[in-house]
Amino acid sequence: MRLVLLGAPGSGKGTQAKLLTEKLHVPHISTGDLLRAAVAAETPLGQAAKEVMDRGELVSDDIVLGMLKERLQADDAAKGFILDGFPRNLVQAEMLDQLLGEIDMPVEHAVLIQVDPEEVVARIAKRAEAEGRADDTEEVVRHRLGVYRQQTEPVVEHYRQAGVLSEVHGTGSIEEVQQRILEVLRF
Ligand code: B4P
Repeated sequence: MRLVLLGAPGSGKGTQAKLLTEKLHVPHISTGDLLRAAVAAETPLGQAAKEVMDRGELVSDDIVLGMLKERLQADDAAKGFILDGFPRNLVQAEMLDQLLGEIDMPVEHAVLIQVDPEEVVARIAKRAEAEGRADDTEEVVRHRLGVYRQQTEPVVEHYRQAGVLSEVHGTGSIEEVQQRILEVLRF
């Protein structure tokens, strides 16, 4: 299965992708996690990305695409993947279409997890207490929501037009949201 999870920051993409990977038997690929690993390892790429991420902006398409391409070439991605946090803008969506088109393996499903912005702010405030991520302050989260509306929402339309989009409500328990996703995937 080749699945893209879409939704605002804090909508539960990462949370759901981790659970879905066990059910669907395909790897969970999070560009946020790949970037945070590069930051932690203090690679040149990580050093370039850190400041941008801390401000809540999107890291440059070149950096993210390079990283993703490498990850998609790993053996475990040959049978499919769950993409979480990618594509984040139309350029990335088009690059992904091109990349997957070349190997005749297009995205099969895009699932949008919908959550009210104030619920997002509350969830991330909770995560900030537990994990202390630099981009989880209220000010940065509100900025990330603005970036999402401007740059990522057009990606939702991109997949709607491609005829592969499903939408689920992202409020309720993690298990309830998981069930809704499995239903739209008919799994
Ligand atoms: P991400 O790592 O993608 O961060 P995110 O949008 O906050 O989503 P995340 O997956 O972590 O949170 P989730 O919704 O699961 O991106 C971070 C930064 O990296 C970006 O701002 C950007 O700078 C950079 N980046 C990443 N990808 C990029 C790209 N493609 N291009 C350019 N830049 C890129 O969950 C949030 C919280 O909600 C959790 O604490 C969870 O426990 C809670 N939660 C989940 N489900 C819940 C539920 N049903 N009820 C209550 N709480 C719930």
